[in-house]
Amino acid sequence: MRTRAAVALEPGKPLEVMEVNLEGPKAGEVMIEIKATGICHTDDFTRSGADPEGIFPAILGHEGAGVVVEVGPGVTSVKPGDHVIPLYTPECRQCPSCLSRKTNLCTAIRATQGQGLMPDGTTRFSMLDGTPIYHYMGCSTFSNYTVLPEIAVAKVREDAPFDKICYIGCGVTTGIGAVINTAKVEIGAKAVVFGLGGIGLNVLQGLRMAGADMIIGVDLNDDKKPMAEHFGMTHFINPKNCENVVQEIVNLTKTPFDQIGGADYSFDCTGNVKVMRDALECTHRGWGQSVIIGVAAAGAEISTRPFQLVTGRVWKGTAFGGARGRTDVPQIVDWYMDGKIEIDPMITHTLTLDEINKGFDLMHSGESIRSVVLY
Ligand code: NAD
Ligand code: AHE
Ligand code: ZN
Repeated sequence: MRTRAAVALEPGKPLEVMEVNLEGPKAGEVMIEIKATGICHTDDFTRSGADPEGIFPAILGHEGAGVVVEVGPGVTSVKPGDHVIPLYTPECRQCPSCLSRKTNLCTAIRATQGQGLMPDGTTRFSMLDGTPIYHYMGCSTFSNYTVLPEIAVAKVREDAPFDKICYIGCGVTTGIGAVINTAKVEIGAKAVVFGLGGIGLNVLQGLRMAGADMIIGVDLNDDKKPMAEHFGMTHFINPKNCENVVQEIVNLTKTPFDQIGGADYSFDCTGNVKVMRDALECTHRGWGQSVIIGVAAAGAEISTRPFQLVTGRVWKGTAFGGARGRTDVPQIVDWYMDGKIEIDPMITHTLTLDEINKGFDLMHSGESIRSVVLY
């Protein structure tokens, strides 16, 4: 069949909206009509050419929601008509990683997914002249129709609005999951969030859910402050207005009893390796934990004095907030429908597929939190 898609033809160039060919689902695969997709900073990271796994031409997008339209032989867990969220972190429930219960990083199809291919080593997308187009993060939600392995779709309730729950496909789950699954933040904690964009705001609402007392937000853009306060931020620091962010956080977290100071938890949601260092070093001696969420460009490396770790700080990372997609995503959709978490205010712009490049411009100018493309 043919479908409309925004194609990344070359690194660093705007996407091009065009008709492409899409083959139907093979064994163990499903075809999905994408109804809505968010634009995450990671899409821009790959589009820009900074992603060591970037491969072109590709159909980007990994934050979608839609309806199953066709299933291949052997598919049992979903059927046509089911509402689903594509998962860039699948959950096969059979690989060593899934069975370990120690990680959400299912390894069943990671190798081919990183090469822009389906598990059988081929691509379902091609240009009208037959040139293959690569999949992206196993999802390619910047196409109106896409094909995914069955293990990479989460079935969700049918009364949930696609234009909001698409964000659970990455940003919401990553931010809240980083707090709950990865850091396991406890009531009364003091936490710092670096970067108050589409991920950072969800870390804030995760911290509020977990019962954190002090929630410090750090961003270079003062305009992020009101929305961050809405999602639970109690203190704001703009590094442009302060000499030493680490010292400022240590001072804010000191008490008469504890003159050492430092955050119990910090989260990097910027992808900047210098910020990652500050995020580690502002945590408390003896027990502070810093979680890296941001994705850094090819060649970037983190550094700190080993003494920071010798003295008890812990440096961690998280992908998809440690969530097991097929199990956890339907529950997060329930949280949204039950009013336990908020999504609507963070979706600041809705666009048509033809306007998708405007979504990247809005991200760069700092005007948007999330732009969502509606098909
Ligand atoms: P975004 O562009 O919406 O937000 C980034 C925010 O960081 C902006 O508000 C920006 O002003 C701020 N910022 C940039 N540089 C800063 C600095 N030096 N100090 C303080 N603030 C700074 O991006 P997003 O969609 O929220 O994504 C954030 C990061 O998380 C990206 O690197 C993205 O690739 C990554 N990400 C990772 C995962 C994962 O599973 N680990 C999932 C989604 C996104
Ligand atoms: N391809 C990049 C890494 C990109 C990355 O870390 N992706 C995150 C999800 S970001 C979602 O917005 C992730 O899931 N990582 C685990 C994995 O297996 O990719 C690179 O540096 O090579
Ligand atoms: Zn993402």
